[in-house]
Amino acid sequence: MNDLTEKSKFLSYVLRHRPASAGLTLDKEGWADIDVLLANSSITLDELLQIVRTDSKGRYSVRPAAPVMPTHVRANQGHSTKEVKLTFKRAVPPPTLYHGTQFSAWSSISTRGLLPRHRHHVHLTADHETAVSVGGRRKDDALILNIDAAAMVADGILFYLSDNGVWLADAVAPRYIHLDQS
Ligand code: HQG
Repeated sequence: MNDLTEKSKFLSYVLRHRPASAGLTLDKEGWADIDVLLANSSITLDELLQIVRTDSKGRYSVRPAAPVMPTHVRANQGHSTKEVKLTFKRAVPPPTLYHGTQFSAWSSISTRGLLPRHRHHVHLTADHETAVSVGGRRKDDALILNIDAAAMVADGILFYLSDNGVWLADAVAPRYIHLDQS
């Protein structure tokens, strides 16, 4: 893992889960003061801007937008800290969404449904490949679930879309979850 990847992991840890560990207080929309972050970490401004610009999943945003030098940074989704309650856009998802997890979770998921656990939402993706990489990131027993988003929408269940394209729901009941056959 290179230095920038390490720093990106640190950034998502402080911006999503433990802001106080870098002396930060986040507002409700997740924004952190860049000066405070730089003063309390080994990240330089150049590295921060490079991480924000090149992150493969668009995990972070800065404000104000270029060409002005930004003063604040945030994670676009994935929070567990109670300081933050992002306003997400409500949106209608494509008919099928995907969720990558592990076989070991299946007996629980099939009876209880998908729950947000320590995060604020269940994370779903419109992209099968992304689900495969999320499922495979912990162990090599990835399990891909197909989520019948069309049926959920028909039943009046709300979806939200993060700025970086992650589909969010409060929970997914077992009846909407099917094992991926592909
Ligand atoms: C599982 C990545 C048993 C769930 C991705 C998951 C995502 C259950 C784990 C983001 C369960 C929670 C989040 C139940 C859910 N019984 N297990 N009833 N309900 N689970 O890390 O979705 O790279 O909080 O299947 O792209 O894995 O970080 O959520 O395995 O958007 O930007 O409980 O992480 O983005 O794990 O991943 P997580 P996740 P980043």
